[in-house]
Amino acid sequence: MNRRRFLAASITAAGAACVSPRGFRPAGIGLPAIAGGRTVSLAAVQRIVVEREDPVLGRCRYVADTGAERIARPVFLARQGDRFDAVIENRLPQPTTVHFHGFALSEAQDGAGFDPIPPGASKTLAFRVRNRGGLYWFHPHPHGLTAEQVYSGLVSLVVVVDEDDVALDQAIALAPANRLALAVSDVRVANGVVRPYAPSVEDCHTGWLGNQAIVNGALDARFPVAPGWVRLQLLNACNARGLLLAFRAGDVPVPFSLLGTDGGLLSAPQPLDRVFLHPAERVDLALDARPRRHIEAISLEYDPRLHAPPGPMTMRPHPARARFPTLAAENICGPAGTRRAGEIVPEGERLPLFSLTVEGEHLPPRTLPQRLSSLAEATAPLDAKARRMRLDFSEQRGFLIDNQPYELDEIAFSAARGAHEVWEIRNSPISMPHPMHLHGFAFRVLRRQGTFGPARALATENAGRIATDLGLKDTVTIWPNESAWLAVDFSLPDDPAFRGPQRYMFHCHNLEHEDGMMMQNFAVV
Ligand SMILES: [Cu+2]
Repeated sequence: MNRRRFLAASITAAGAACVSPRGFRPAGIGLPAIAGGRTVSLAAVQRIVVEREDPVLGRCRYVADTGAERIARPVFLARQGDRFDAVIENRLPQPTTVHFHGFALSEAQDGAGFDPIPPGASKTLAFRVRNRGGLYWFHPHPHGLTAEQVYSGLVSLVVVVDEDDVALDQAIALAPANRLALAVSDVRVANGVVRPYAPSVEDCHTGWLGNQAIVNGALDARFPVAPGWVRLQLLNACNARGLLLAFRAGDVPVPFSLLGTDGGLLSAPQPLDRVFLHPAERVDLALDARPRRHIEAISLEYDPRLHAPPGPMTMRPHPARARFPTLAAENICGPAGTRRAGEIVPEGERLPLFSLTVEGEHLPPRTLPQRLSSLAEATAPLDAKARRMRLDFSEQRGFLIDNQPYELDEIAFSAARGAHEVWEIRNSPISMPHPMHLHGFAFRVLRRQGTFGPARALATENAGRIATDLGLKDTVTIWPNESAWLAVDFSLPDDPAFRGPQRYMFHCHNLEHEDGMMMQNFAVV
C-alpha cells in the first residue's frame, strides 16, 4: 500500500477518534437508557465536585451539578459532537486533575498531571466530544497520587453515542434495562468495610490488589435484566488487577460476542467465551440472556506472569505522598508495610465480579447484525521505520520505560502533527503484564510476537493478535517477553484549542507503576 492509500485508510480507521470525517451530527440521536445507576447528560453538567464522601475511610466521589440537581456518582452520557463546559471543584486535601481517558483533547483539556487543581481550588474545563461512540471514562491523574485517588472511588464512566451505536440497539431491539455501563474494580474489604489505601512495598511492585469486586460503587452488585440481548460496556477500573472476563449460568459457560473496544464498535461482532481486560481497557459485548437464569460475571483463573524479584524490594513511595495528607483519617500507610494474609485475592485467581438476574417474558431473539461499523482493518506503511520502546525492570528503581524514570519537565520524544507512526514496544522477559496507555490518540494493534502460551491461546487473529486488537485502542497490554506493534495517528483537530505544541503522556495504567514513574511525556509539534 502506498503512503497516500495508507493515510486514507487510517483516517477511516483511526482518525475517527481525532477528527470525525463525517462532521458532527448530534441532532436526531437520543441518549440511550443505561441501567444500573443514575445517568446525566455530559452537556448539561455545570459543575463537577470532587469530594470525600467518607473522610474516615477515605472513600471519595464525583458529584455532577446540573444547576437543577446534584447527582452523586453518575454515569455520564454524551452524543458525538456534544460540548462539555463545566467547573471542576477540588474539595480533596490533595491536588487532583480530571483526565478524560480516551478522549481526543488538547494538552490543556486532557487533565494529565501538568496542571493540577490545588486543594480547595476550581478550574473551568471546556471541550467538544470528538470521539466515536463507545465507553470512555474520567479519573484523577495528579503525579504520585493517582493510585490513591482512583482506588478511593474517583472513577466516572462516559458513554458516547453516535449513529452506529444507535443503529445497533435498534437492530437487536435492546430492552431499556439491558444496556449496562459498568466500572469494575477490586477493593480490600474487611468486615464489610472497604479498607483505605495503604500500599506496602510489595503492593508498589505488583500493584494494589483487593479481595472483592466493586461495580459502579457497589459491593456484591446485581442487575436485573429482561430476557433477550444484554449489552454490557465494561471498564476495568482496578488499580492493578488484570481480569480474564467470562460468564457462567451455574456451571454452564455463557458465550458472548465482542462488539467493541476502547474506541468504539468493531466492524463485525466476534464470538468469544473469555476476554482479557486489563486496567483502563474497555469492552462492549452482547450476551443472550434466557429466562429465569442467574448469570455470573467472573474473572477466570490464569497465570498472571508476575515477576517476583529475588532480593528485598526497595521501592519508595512517590514524594507527593509525603507532601499531602492521605484521603483516609486512619493513616496506616508506610513503605515498610507488608500485605497481611487473606487481605488480597492474588492476581490470576478466580474472582466473582457481578451478577445478572434474568426476569420477564422471553421474546424471540434477533440475530446480531454482521456489520457494526465502518472501522477498517489496521494497516501500516510498509516502509515505516518503527519508533522502538522498551519496558524495563530495575531492582532499585522498579518498572521503567527505556530505563528512565518519569521526569515532569522532560519530553521523551516528539511526533509531527498529522504523522502516522508505527511503534514497537517490547516488554522485558523479567517483568509483568503492563497495560500501556496513550493519552490523546487512538491507535491500532498491528502485530504481537513472543506472547506466552496461555495468552497466545486467545490469539485468534492474524499476526498473533487477540480479538480486542481488532478495535480502536488507547490502552494495550503487553505481556512479559512480548513485543507489540502499533499504528498511531497523530492527527489533531483544526481547532484553536489545539494550536501550538501539545504535550501528552504515555504510561503504564497499573496505577502503582504509574505513580512509580513508569511514564513518559511526549510532544506533538
Ligand atoms: Cu506496569
